[in-house]
Amino acid sequence: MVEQRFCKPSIGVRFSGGAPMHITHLIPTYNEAENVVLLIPSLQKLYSKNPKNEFTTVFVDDSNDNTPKIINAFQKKDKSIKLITGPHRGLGAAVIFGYKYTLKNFKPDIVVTNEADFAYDHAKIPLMVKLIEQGFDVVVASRHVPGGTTMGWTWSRHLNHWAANTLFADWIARGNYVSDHNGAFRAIRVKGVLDQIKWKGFPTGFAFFNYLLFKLHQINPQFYEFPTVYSFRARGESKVSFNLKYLTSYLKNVGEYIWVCLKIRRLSS
Ligand SMILES: Nc1nc2c(ncn2[C@@H]2O[C@H](COP(=O)(O)OP(=O)(O)OP(=O)(O)O)[C@@H](O)[C@H]2O)c(=O)[nH]1
Ligand SMILES: [Mg+2]
Repeated sequence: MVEQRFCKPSIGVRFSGGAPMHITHLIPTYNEAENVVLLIPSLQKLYSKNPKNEFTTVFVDDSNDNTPKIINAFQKKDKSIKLITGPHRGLGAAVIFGYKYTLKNFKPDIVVTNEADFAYDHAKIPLMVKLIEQGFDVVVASRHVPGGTTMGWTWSRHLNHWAANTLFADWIARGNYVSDHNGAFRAIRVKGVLDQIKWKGFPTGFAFFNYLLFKLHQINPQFYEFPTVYSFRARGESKVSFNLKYLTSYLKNVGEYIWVCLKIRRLSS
């Protein structure tokens, strides 16, 4: 049973009638060799079970480990796997680049963003596509609707997330259109929704995901949140959440996040 929240009555005009959709699955990667080697076969299996729709997986990779080598080996055998490499640009900047590249080159109907570390259950993608077929525009995996939760987090990670999601995004920025502002796992309709977004002035760190929801909210889409269990990564290291190794970029991202929430509050008052 899917938990439904924040959905306005469906206006019905965008129901696809079950026509095949082209879905691009956009995954930013930074040193995720241990994950992508398992993730790609798992995605291939999932897509093969959903033959009606066409899937393209686009990896936006900034790694300096074996990640691009592994993805490239899959790409050579499977045309639905695409690798875009670049310098280390930060999570938000990588996703922005991926959205622009994907919209221009693949002309998808839906773009699904995700993480490479199995934090989210990608088996939920067919459900997300179905919800868009039913008329929703922005489908968000949420840790904060009944049935949604996190697993394996330390108390400091919980505190960090509470400050970002509840204190800043809910209370300070007054973002009442969704309950989970910072997750990467989302499906967004392209026509009339994602193709309306102007990327200039977007944050380049993890504040990107919160700001994108705000910009989407301004064009008044139909949001849908479904519960998700967010698992702590079993392989590889955290790059975006607190990690002493990446302290400088973490502090920069936190500063940018606070600034973005204040900006959203100012723009929406
Ligand atoms: N291309 C690119 N991808 C990035 C960058 N930083 C993080 N990523 C990827 O973005 C996703 C989210 O980053 P994570 O390190 O998992 O961040 P997190 O989920 O907050 O932290 P954990 O829960 O500890 O994993 C992962 O797939 C990363 O590999 C970056 O600078 N460039
Ligand atoms: Mg992660």
